[in-house]
Amino acid sequence: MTHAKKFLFASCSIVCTLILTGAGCTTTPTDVPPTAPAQNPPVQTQPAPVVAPSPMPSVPAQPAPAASAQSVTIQNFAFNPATLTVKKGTTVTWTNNDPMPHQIKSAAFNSNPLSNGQSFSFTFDQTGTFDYSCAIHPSMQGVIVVE
Ligand SMILES: [Cu+2]
Repeated sequence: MTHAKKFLFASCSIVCTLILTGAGCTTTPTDVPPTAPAQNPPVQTQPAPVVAPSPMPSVPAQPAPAASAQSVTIQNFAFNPATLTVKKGTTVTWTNNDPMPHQIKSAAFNSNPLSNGQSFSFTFDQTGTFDYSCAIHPSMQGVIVVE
C-alpha cells in the first residue's frame, strides 16, 4: 500500500470506501499468504515390470552321456550272464531272483546280502575286468568287463 493510498484512506474514509469498493481500488487490506504449492501426491505406484525378451537362446539340456544300464540276474545259484561286457560309465544292477540271499563280493564293489527281489547297483567308471563272486556261495562266479 502506497503512502498516497494510506493518506487517502486516512483522510477520506468515505471516498476511500468508495474507491475500495470500486473498480479502481483493488488493494486488499491484508496480505493473502501465497497459496501453498500443491504437494505432489507421493508416488507409490511402482512401474509395471518390463519383461524384456530373454536375449539368451534356450539351451537344450545337455544330453546325458551315453552311459547305459545293464542287468545281471541272480538265479539258481548263478549270475546270468556270468560274463557281461559294458561301456565305461555303465551302471550294472544285480537282482536276486533266488529265494535265498546272495551277496556280491569283489575287489571293487560289494553289496549287502540281497534277499529275494532285492537289487544292488554299481557304476563302472574305470575300464578293466572285474571278477566277482557271491560272498555266501563262493562257487558263484561272475565277470564284468568294462571297455
Ligand atoms: Cu549266493
